[in-house]
Amino acid sequence: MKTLTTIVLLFAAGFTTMAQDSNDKFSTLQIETSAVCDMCVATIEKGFAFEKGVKNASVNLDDNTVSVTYRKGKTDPDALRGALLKMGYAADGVLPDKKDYDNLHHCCKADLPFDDHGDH
Ligand SMILES: [Cu+2]
Repeated sequence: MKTLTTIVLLFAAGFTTMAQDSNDKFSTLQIETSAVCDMCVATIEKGFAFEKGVKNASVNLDDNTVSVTYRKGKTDPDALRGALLKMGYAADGVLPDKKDYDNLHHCCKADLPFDDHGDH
């Protein structure tokens, strides 16, 4: 009986260590973005699914943020914001390249303050 208790305790200790370990490996970043509809949500979440080091991404249309859980050491906040910009969306107030934004479906084009109206 005593042996069984010891084994159970060792198991519990092992699981606790594992849980702490994974908390140390992952971090979650909130990025302000310019998503406008469900299609944007799908585009962004799918886009991050292909990003190196990203474990999970979810878009909140109510406060217009993307919450990205990533593996530390594999990627970093700058790279994640860069990936979002490449998808054509704003990241923490930084505007995407006009050409990436232009690739978005027309319903997904948030009213971003681009200042290059010269070619109209
Ligand atoms: Cu959209």
